[in-house]
Amino acid sequence: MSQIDEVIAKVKEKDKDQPEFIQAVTEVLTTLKPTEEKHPEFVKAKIYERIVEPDRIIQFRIAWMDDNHNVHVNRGYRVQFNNAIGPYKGGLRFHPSVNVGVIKFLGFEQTFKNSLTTLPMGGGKGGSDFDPRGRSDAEIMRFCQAFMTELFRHIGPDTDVPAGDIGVGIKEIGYLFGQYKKIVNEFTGVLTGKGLTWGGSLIRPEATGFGVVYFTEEVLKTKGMSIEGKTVAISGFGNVAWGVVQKVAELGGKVVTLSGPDGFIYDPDGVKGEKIEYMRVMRASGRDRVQDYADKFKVKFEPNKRPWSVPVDVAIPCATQNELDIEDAKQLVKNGVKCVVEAANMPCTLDAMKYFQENKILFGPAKAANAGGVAVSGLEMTQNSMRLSWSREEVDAKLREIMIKIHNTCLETAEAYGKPGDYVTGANIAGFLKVADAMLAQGVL
Ligand code: NDP
Ligand code: 2IT
Repeated sequence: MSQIDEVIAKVKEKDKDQPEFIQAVTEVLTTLKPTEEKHPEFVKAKIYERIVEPDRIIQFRIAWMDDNHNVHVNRGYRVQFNNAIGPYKGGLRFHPSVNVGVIKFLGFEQTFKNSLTTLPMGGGKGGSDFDPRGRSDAEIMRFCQAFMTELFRHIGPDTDVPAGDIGVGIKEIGYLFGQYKKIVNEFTGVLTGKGLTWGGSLIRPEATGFGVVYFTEEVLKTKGMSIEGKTVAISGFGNVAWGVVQKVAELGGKVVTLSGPDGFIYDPDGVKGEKIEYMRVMRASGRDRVQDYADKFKVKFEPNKRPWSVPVDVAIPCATQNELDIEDAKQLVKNGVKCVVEAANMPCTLDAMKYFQENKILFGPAKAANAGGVAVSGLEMTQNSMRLSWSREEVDAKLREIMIKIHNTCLETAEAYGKPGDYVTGANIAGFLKVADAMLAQGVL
């Protein structure tokens, strides 16, 4: 039995109550098999076994009081997964579906994603099962303060640098940063995704979505195509979806769907102009539904359905994990989809991803395609250290360059390991090799 098979079996046994983590480990390790033969030194040093075990998992209680003086208790997590190539780096997610297995899968993925960015960042992720939906600003502030009152002792600009993710945007980062600063009495780049007047980077809010579209352009280019004139289905209507919609519209493509927990909207004219701005209004309303878009712009609303039945050239899931399954994949392929790119983390189930690949659909995996967000977070850290700010154009140009590099690295690595055109294998192996080399050099830890 190969060491990789043994490790997968062990994770399935030891972490059997963590399905998302098992899914991520199975996907990554399966594609790493060709590295086992080429690198007996990794096998000897048990790198495969060590890399699936987080450096540490921190879990804590967050007690806070709502506006009616009722006390609530939530769970907080920070998984510091791997710091072989830089300080732990990764977002915080506030969503009722958060548990230790979800944060572990995200931290594991983040380790390889951050390695792909070319920047010196390790992998980490955190969050809470707190549900921000329907909470007042004051409640969110008190929750963030309570969260940071525990988290502050575990993070720092050279130790661990959190950022946003689902349910954590610029507002929450502000409250978290304020509390950190208050406790530690230091103004440092301990969080990214900050506001522009207090250390944030231009383009960070748009970076994940822009990066996804830059990556998609490169993927399409390999087959002589481009975004221009293409119809695109996306899910979600949050931060990442908003960035994707802007860049697709700018490049002459047409995003025709958005989705929320209530269903999806179909807008055959494309989400553009004032409609893009309206996405932010919808999100800020805290109502968490896309039906408002359909009502305002008089387009079709399909309640309780996902957008994958709509015939499109390109599909970009932007909401959450496992939101596109095998049935959705079959429907998309039947309807002639040419390219599927993951903007959310692990949005496609393993069999959906396999189905796309078997049917020769161009497929861009999350850890490569959505790395633009954390890459610009890395650029924010650089600017903070240098105590200066780059212009919009400078950051955007760097982001574009990084996405092109990631794309080419995926293809070159896939080719070198006998899997031409397989972005999943390319991304996993390229991300892994850099971390594995560093772990090997740093000894048995
Ligand atoms: P937002 O909170 O801005 O938006 C998230 C969207 O996904 C909302 O529409 C939300 O609706 C929906 N969603 C979240 N969880 C679920 C769920 N369990 N079931 C159905 N829908 C859900 O988050 P982001 O746009 O920042 O994040 C979207 C995805 O992109 C996530 O997978 C995130 O990990 C990934 N990502 C984000 C980056 C960033 O920089 N922000 C960087 C790279 C990846 P609702 O709240 O009602 O559930
Ligand atoms: O999944 C991700 O890459 C993020 N949520 C962004 C992390 C970051 O540190 O900017």
